[in-house]
Amino acid sequence: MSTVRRASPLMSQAEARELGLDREDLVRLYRDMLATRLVEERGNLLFKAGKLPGSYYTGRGNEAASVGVAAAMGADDIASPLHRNLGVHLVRGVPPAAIFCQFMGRDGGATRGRDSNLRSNDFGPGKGLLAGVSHLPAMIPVITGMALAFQLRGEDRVAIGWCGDGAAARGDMHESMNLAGVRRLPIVYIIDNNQYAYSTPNRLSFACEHLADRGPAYGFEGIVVDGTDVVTVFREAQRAIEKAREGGGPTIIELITLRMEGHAVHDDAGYVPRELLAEFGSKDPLERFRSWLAEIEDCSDDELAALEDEVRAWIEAGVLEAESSPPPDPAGVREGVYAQPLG
Ligand SMILES: Cc1ncc(C[n+]2csc(CCOP(=O)(O)OP(=O)(O)O)c2C)c(N)n1
Repeated sequence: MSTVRRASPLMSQAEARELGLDREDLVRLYRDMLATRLVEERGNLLFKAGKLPGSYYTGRGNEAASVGVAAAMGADDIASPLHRNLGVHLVRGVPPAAIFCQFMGRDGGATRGRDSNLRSNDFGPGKGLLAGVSHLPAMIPVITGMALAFQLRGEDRVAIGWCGDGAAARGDMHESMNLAGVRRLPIVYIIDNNQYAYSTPNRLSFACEHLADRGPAYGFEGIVVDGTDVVTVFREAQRAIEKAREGGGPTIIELITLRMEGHAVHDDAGYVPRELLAEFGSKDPLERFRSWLAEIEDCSDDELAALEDEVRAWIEAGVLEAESSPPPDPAGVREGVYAQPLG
């Protein structure tokens, strides 16, 4: 029997204003989700044209789960996003040019050609993004350790760690949440429940009703949120982050989405039932929010079309910049791979 709260949807303009979201902030949320989707679509075309080495992962359907949470972070907070969370990078100020450089394995990319996807989040200082190693969920103990460091140093900062539904079953996730609960660490765990861990469906992954039920099991709050609804995601993330900042301890937020494409480009996701795809297709995060903006903020089609043109131009400029970035110099192959000895 589940003990967690199910977040109710955010309905009105007045409620948005209470959260500190004015019209410009709301349009910005839409812009960041749109940019997320369009960067990923452009990356797919580049992959098909043979311009991206390795494999290629997208988070179609998960845009609100990335953007809504990242937009609620404070400037000095730190996040460990995953392969479905491109939107977190965009919200934290990583431009498309840097992302395409990374995707294309160019010298200007975050790993300077050593890896070609979003496994590395190290896009420079000031972004508050922890460099990723693996999704399963290698970064969760690290981000939990960062929350412990913030607490020990008396810093006013919060750590936000993303984890997939499949990865949530691993021991390192359980151990981290246990420590976070015992020490009441300033951390928010985001479980991006897109219902499939590669081809494994939820029903073969866990037997509790919600993954958020694990919060109360470890002594802290769990919330289940419709992860296709960006303003509700924002509200719950903001609440949990500020609670953590004020010493109220951890929260686990389970965002219900559906991975709308295969695990990566090689996978056609034929194992996902069509009815489920149709259900989530009808509540596409971008389309939903577009209708919301039209209804609540009177955003016209022309205004949103102009915004889309601007975002597309920004992305194309990013592709051109990445294409002109040189490949890494083979002579420097060992650079940045091993830590330099201290002293
Ligand atoms: C340690 C480790 N084992 C296996 C993999 C391969 N792998 C990457 S993502 C993934 C599935 C993850 O599922 P989930 O946590 O639900 O996240 P999703 O991909 O569905 O967003 C697997 C098996 C990996 N990257 N690292």
